[in-house]
Amino acid sequence: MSRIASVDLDPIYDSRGRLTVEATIVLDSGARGRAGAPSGASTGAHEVVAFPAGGVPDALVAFRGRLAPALNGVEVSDFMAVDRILHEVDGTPNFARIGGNPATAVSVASALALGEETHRPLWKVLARPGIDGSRFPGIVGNCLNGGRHAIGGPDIQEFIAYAEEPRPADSIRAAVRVHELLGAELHRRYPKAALGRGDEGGWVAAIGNVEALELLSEACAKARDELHLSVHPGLDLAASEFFTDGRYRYKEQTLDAEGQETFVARLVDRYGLKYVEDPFDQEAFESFAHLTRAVGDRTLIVGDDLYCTNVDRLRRGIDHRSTNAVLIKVNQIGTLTDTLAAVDLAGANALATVTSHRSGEVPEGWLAHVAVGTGARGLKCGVLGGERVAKLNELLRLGRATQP
Ligand code: 2PG
Ligand code: MG
Repeated sequence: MSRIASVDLDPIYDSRGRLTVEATIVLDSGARGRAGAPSGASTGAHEVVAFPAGGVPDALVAFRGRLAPALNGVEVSDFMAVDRILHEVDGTPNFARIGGNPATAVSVASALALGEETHRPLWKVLARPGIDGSRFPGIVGNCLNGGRHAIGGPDIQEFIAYAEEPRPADSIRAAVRVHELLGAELHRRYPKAALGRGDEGGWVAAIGNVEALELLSEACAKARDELHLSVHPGLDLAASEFFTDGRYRYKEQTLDAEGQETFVARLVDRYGLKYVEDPFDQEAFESFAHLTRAVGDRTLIVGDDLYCTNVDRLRRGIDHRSTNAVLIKVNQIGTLTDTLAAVDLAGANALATVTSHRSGEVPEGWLAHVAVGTGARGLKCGVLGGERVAKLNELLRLGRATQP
């Protein structure tokens, strides 16, 4: 098995125009892997830090001084060996010294190099037991942006089309159609208003939360009638972002925890939501549990900032029965090994996983492989924008490879 002949870390731009990094690993066989790391805006308090205190320049110094020397010559018979070194060299619980984004880029690049060396696509390198590449995730496609991903939009961060079909081509078609129908309806309703797009390619309009949800659910119904495909509305409230002093503070209303539980449960039934992410603050394990008890039989309740892809947080959620699903983001935890630990823990406790992009993305498709290899219920990667479409197109390719 080959050893690392060279490893590089270089600055690149993400889709918001901010600097991030990509890693390139070449093995002595000549096999190579390159991967860039994305960046979030509504980051959870318990995520690993993306970069050391001085940002990308400090990350490059730490990489050249400490990490690269430790990685050179390492045998890459499995990517976990590389991930172990990332932890050893960093020595902190949250990648404060080398940065979670450099760690993510190196981890994924090493798995890609290993794949090339062994003639396996990335999903096969990562495949959990029983995964044969014939099952595909649904699409969690952000159609209208608010919160921190938009200027002048609703408080709720994401208005989502959740398309769940066995064939990626069908799920993607349905989500894209909802995005299109929603844009057309916004333009019809407000013909004189400018209609922009937010950080994740969803529309941005100066409308309230409930109106946005009404329009989204109408667009989903239209798309269902037209295409005869399963596509339903969903939300990522990213509620930690508007939770202050014990209250959920929307532009239109302020709610305490109980009020928020009632409000979200009503939205689930009124609009037929099938996907509800982060409806409460990131510490509110109990509120999550109440909502899951109330409506968890008819919708996914997904923990993102609640868990941060961290097995200790996830164990707490399992003990509380907080959610029936968990969002999986590689750079929230920093390595593929840690990501797979969260996936395995979720699987052992019958929680669905949804593999997710970040709001600041790189135009690469490796995330689709993570979703397929881990048997994810959903791939959350937006609908429009080159950095989102890169993942959808990769999923299409994987679908073509194993489905007629
Ligand atoms: C989220 C993500 C991705 P960010 O909250 O789920 O949609 O946003 O990357 O800004 O954390
Ligand atoms: Mg989220």
